[in-house]
Amino acid sequence: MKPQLTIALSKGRILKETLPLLAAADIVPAEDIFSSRKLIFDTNHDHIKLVVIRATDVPTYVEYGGADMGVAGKDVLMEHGGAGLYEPLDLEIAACRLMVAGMKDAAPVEGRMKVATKFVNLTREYFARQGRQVDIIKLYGAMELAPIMGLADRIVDIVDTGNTLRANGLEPMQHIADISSRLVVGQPSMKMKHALIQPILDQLQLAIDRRR
Ligand code: PRT
Ligand code: MG
Repeated sequence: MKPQLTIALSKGRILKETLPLLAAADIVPAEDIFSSRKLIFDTNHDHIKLVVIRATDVPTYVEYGGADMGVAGKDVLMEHGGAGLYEPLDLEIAACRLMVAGMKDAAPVEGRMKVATKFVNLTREYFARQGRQVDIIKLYGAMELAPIMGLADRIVDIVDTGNTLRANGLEPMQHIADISSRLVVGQPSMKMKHALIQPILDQLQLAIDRRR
């Protein structure tokens, strides 16, 4: 019997852009993922399964071998840290930027600055590299609200069009990183299932090149 391969997909906005790439690599779910409440999906290959989970859980599943490979935003991967993961492909989907933002025309902050974000680790690393003292306030959503309510001086968040910031009286201030979704592979899986994984990587790379 062929070894089994499990691919962890981020539900939410990445999923819609991931499925056409997988289809180009001839991996197609056996039923419609969007209209199902299932978490595990069979595919057109007996040995390949898809699991659809929260974006932030994808690197955890792949790191601990709960899935062999996965798709997640670079923001999520930076926050998780790279231990145990290979990142062989930039899928060039769900593109956005990771930015520091604050109230429009806000004065520079003297001394310690309060920064609200869900990306606690990468925010700490970013400001440490700048030699800047910050207090980080962990939030789980609606970061834009924090400066308005006086909870924080700045936020670190994902920006795409900038409409969300503008609609709330904020503006982008510093660019931390360009973000897109990446394919990650667990290090033991890459070694033990290489014959299964490499052709998928090759076909995904072709599909990415064709889109350019
Ligand atoms: O929703 P949940 O808490 O389960 O997880 P999630 O919010 O991480 O998932 P999801 O599906 O919202 O986003 C998954 C991934 O999509 C992120 O990790 C990014 O890599 C990528 N991505 C691309 C984005 C955006 N574009 C984006 N615009 N993620 C979030 N946004 C949000 C942003 O947080 C802000 O609230 O959209 C708003 C900004 O958009 P603009 O266009 O107004 O600037
Ligand atoms: Mg979301």
